[in-house]
This record gives sequence, structure tokens and C-alpha cells, in this order.
Amino acid sequence: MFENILSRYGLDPMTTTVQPFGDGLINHTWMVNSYDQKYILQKVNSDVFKKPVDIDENLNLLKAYLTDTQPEYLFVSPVKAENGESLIINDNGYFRLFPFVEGSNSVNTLSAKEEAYEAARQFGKFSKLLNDFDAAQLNITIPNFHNLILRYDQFVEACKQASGERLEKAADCISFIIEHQEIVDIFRSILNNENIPLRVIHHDTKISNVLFDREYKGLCVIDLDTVMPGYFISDVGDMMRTYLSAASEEETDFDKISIRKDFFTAIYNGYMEEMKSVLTHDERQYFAYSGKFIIYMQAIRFLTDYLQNDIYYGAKYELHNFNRALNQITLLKQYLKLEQELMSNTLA
Ligand code: GN1
Ligand code: MG
Repeated sequence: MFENILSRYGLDPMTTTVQPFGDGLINHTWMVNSYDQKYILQKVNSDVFKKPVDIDENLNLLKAYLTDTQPEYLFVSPVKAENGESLIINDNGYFRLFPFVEGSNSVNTLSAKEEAYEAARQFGKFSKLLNDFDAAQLNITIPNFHNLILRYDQFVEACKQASGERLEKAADCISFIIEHQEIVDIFRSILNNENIPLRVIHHDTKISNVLFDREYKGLCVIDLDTVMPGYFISDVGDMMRTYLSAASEEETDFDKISIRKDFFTAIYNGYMEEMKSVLTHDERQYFAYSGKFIIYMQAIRFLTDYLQNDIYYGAKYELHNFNRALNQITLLKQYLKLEQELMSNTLA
């Protein structure tokens, strides 16, 4: 499968190795080693990203803007193939090749709060550098991606269509989601608040989407497929979802899920280091809300997928998406217990 692609980049398939890389749920990713260069090859999941060309256009727009305004920023954009294109389309799908940044590190789990600080700073920096870029120029690569109102409606629809067996299994989770609808109402008030602007938002701020240098200082953010106009709560919230607990969304021993308050402070300090001059007064009021917004939405997404027989995320075993949903609900319960305290730290 790779020969055709490699040769289109002028790489010799005989002297190049290709190995699976990372643990993303959506795209396929490989590490490519040619005799003198390393690359990251990705196949875009075109069931999820219906128009991969839209992503390619966004990357090119952002690259042009940042090269012009922030030439020192490390923007990792796809290598051009021999035909000059940065997206390869063949019978197997859509592919792009990124340079591997020498001396960079990425991690799949956080080992210290300093990493949370560095990552939050990089995501804040990304939005800040693009503060004067007109976000409306970007293609919407996944419509309504973080629209909680729509996600909730899809969940209600999935409840109507689901098998009796899965509905019964998920009954307690379903009740929990319905009982916490006020989280959707708050999102609605954000949509209606003109002092909460649409910004250039990354929308997938997990730790593996940050590159660090050898000293674990942040270098830049990567995985820019979901960079779209959005609200800052998406980026801050997904950091809370994925950095606050030492246990990941895959953990099935739910007793291991707990909130590390010092990691919350690290996210706050890192993000605000860059964004404090940019965020509006109204946005700041929602800093702590962002955690429950995204954790709740991810619980809904996993639960909806379970009810729809795992058509989106896939499942390695029968209860995989059910367990992921329960994991996120457990995390949300822990978060809600601390919410007032966390909130007061952000408004001090
Ligand atoms: C997906 O592929 P990955 O792991 O970067 C998903 C995110 C979810 C995440 C949950 C396009 O991201 O929104 O938060 O799984 N991306 C898409 O692990 O749906
Ligand atoms: Mg991703």
C-alpha cells in the first residue's frame, strides 16, 4: 500500500521503513524512516473528515499567515509531493506526509504538572498568534464538532434507535446525562453571548498533540485537522478532560480516576500566560465551566457511539464505548465535586 505513496514523495520504497505510530482513534499514523530522514505519514479518515481537501486548504492558509507574521513559530505542515501537492489522493484514500521534527519529543501520558503547563501554554499561544487572523476564512472540517446542543440531540436520537440490550446496560449513564442537561443550557447562553467570540481553536488538545524539546519545554502544537472557528472552552476543557486525571479515558478501574488540583492550576497558569491579554471578561467566567463542558460532551459521544453499535470510535471489545462513557461520567462526578473550589481559583 505504501509503495505508490512513498514514490510520489521521491522516497525509495526499498530503503524506507514504515511503522504504525501513536494511538489516535481517528486517523491512521505511521513513522517513516528513509535512510537520511524521518517523517510522519497519515491517512486521513474520510468517514470523519468528509472533505480532506478542506483540511489541506486550512493548513496552507495558516502556514501562509504564520510564515508572514510569526516566522519564528514552528508550524509543522505537510511536505509537498513531487507534483507540488501537500495531499495525496489514491485508491487507498487521502494521505499526507509531515517532516519529523528532529530533537522533538511527544508523550502519550503526562508525567508532571510542568508538562501540563507547557502544553496549555502552547495551545494558548496558538490561539494568540492567530488572534488577528480572520477565523471565518477557515473551512469547517467537521460541522458542529463541539456543538453540545447537537451532540445532546444525537444522544436522544440514539436512545430511540438503540437495541433493548444496550439501552438496558446504559440506563444509569443515560439518566446521568439527562439529569445534567444544565450543562447544555450554559453552552446555549455562551452561544448567545456576544462577548464570547469565535476564535481559531485547535479542538483536540490531548497531550500527544504537543511537541516538546529535549528539556520538555513546549515547541508547538500538531494535529491541526480540527483547527476551526470555536470557543476557547473547547481547548481548555479538553486539556482538563485529558490532563487532570492520572487515569486515561481507557481506564476501566474507575477508582483510579481523580482530579489533580495542581494540574488544574498548571493548565490555568500556562494558558493564561499567553491568553490573559486576549480573553474577554466574559470568557474568563467560563474557565472552570470548560472542564465540565468537554467531559460531559465526551461522555455523551462515547455513550451515543455505544448505543449506535460503535460506528464512530470502533470498539476492541463489546463494552468498550460503554466503559469509556462510564469513565468520563466518573471523571465528571469528581470534577463537579471540586468545581466551586476550582472556579474560585480562576476568578481570584
Ligand atoms: C478523537 O483521533 P483522536 O484520538 O485525536 C476525536 C476527539 C475525541 C478523542 C477521544 C475527530 O481524537 O474529538 O476527543 O478521539 N476526534 C475526532 O479520545 O472525532
Ligand atoms: Mg486528533
